[in-house]
Amino acid sequence: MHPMLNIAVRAARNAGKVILRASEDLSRVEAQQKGSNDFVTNVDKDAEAIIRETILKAYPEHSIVGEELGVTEGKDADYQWIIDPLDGTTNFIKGIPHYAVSIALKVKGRLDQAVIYDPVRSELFTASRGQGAQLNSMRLRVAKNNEIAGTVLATGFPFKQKHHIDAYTDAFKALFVHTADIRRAGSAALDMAYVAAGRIDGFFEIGLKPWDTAAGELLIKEAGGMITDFAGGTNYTKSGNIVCGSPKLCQQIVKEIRPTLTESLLK
Ligand code: 2AM
Ligand code: CA
Repeated sequence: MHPMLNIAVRAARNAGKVILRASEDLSRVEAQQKGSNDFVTNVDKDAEAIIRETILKAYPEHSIVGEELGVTEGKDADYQWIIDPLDGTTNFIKGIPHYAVSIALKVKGRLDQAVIYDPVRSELFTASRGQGAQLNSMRLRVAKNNEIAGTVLATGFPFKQKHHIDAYTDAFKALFVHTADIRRAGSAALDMAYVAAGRIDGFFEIGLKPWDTAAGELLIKEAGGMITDFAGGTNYTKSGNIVCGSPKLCQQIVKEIRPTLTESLLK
């Protein structure tokens, strides 16, 4: 295993311990609202702190961007870690056991290492650039479905940007009629890990943040899949509007949703 992936795994497991321990007594978890329908708990912050500590102990000069604790510019700007300490915070607060730790490393702006760790199921999804993607060391491939017919897709609702609900439901409807079914489980990182694993054929969501998707993107690409924005382009890192799955399925999804969307979402 690449030494930096090894550190990412150690960091994710440390965060997983913090999260699982806290999940045993949710009455002691303090949730605060940081934005519209957007919650953060002391557990998100503690988990991010231990991830940062683990990374910086091994690589004191690296830079870090985390969802809860912000940007730390290290001396070495070529190495940037992107952390979501707890993806699926709403599930966590409600006691729904479906959430994950997501850690990615970019080297000179390019995704290089990725970990998504589900502490509840002890599932560790990992990828290194050019080395494929694994689940607990077993090689992963995206599902081969080229058509939307017969697929099970995953999605997330635009709960923080409810003004997108009409555009979202139009896109949903255009896809839903063709799929076998659609899941909405509440953790974008796990949705993307499941796409890499072929458990879910494809995934789409509006307005995600870089820490929600960075690790998932490398996992999916290393598992033979693709990620695009809603117009089939590469603006998803900025817009957070994401479609992923096998390359052909992505094309089909874009073809269906494109006509339903307003200009502002077509990127
Ligand atoms: P979080 O739990 O880290 O906040 C739910 O749809 C999933 O999407 C979660 O992984 C949630 O991450 C993430 N998410 C973050 N911002 C979002 C947004 N603006 N709209 C929809 N989902 C968002
Ligand atoms: Ca989070």
